[in-house]
Amino acid sequence: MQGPSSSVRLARVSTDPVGLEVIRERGVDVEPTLAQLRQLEIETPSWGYGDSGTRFHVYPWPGAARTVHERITDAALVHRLTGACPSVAIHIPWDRVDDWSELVQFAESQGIRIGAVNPNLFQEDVYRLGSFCNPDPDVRRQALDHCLECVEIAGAVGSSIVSLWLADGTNYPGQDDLRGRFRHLVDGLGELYAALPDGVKLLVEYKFFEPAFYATDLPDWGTAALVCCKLGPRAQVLVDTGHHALSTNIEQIVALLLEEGLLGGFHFNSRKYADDDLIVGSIDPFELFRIMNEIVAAKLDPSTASVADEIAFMIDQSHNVEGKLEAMIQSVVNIQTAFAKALLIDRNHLREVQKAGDVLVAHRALVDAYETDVRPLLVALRAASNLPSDPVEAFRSSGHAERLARERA
Ligand code: LRH
Ligand code: MN
Repeated sequence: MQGPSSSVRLARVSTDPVGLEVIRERGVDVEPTLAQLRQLEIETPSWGYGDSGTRFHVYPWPGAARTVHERITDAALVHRLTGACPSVAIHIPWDRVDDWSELVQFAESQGIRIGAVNPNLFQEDVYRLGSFCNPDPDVRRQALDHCLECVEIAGAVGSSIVSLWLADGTNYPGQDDLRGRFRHLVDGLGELYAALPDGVKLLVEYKFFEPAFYATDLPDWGTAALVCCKLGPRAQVLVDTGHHALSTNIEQIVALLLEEGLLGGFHFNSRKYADDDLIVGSIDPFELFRIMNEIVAAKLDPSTASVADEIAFMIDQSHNVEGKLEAMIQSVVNIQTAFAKALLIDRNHLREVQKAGDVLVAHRALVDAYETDVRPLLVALRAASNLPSDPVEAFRSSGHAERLARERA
């Protein structure tokens, strides 16, 4: 089975202090910037380490994780190489085990913890016409029971997040009563919300289509926000960056959800056409930067800092043709890069020229930061924690890929 050979030379990341000088000359206080970067924690998805594909084919990758323990092992390797991924999200039943405390201990022995618990209401035959929105009350009950089990699991693994995405929707006009389905949704999520123990948040993820192709019950940020407002303060919106109609202004949605205290988390990935789940920042890195700009601005604003500081940064991707581990590591690097560039924006200058209505100079304030090479900053960040200056190169030259391919053959 053909896989990449580690002999391929990767472009060397510049470790010269000059780059850092360039950043200092911009008037950037490097230490506080590094401190903010050090606080950036990115949760990786257990399901991103196994073989995945499209409806056309799943191409097996040599050494891909097959069990929840292997998925946690791989997530821990990504954390050891990046220093930025101390938790892994799990999906139920894909990651269900009989002994949750054993899994918690295993994760801790690997140096990470278990993060968000994701119910799965899209793989049982009974959910053909939906789960919480299904016309059949018994099916709605079954969906609720599955989510209540996930609340239990969150308690057992010490997780503070139940992250819910519903595939629910219809395929044809007239297929079902759209208002009736929304009422079922709110009633069902109301019972789920009431069962949340203290300290546990419910994140509500929306998606504009697929697998439903006429009406999706949770299609957009507005519907998700409406539902969260009906539920209560521990219900917040999860923005999956691949779940919007083309040319949707995602950073504007992020800004508004931050302003309203409704933004709970992200599923980062990239897409060119639909929900492509590609490596985050690979298709439109400037969009990722614009999103990070809104987050950094909110962190600096006392009225939104608390919600901004609580955002769950999570990756949600499937790697169909590339190595899972190096793709995940590259994703972490892309998120760190976008966040670092957003930290370089001269906010005082920006506010001044915005107030002055100087359109172009205001825009250039963002572009200037975006076009700054932050790799020296990330190298300094990693060096301070004895981490490899280029974690992708470190993985490639480590022999991990070959070892895992042998061990998991
Ligand atoms: C749905 C989704 C959701 C997950 C699944 C793996 O498209 O984004 O977050 O449950 O992908
Ligand atoms: Mn998602």
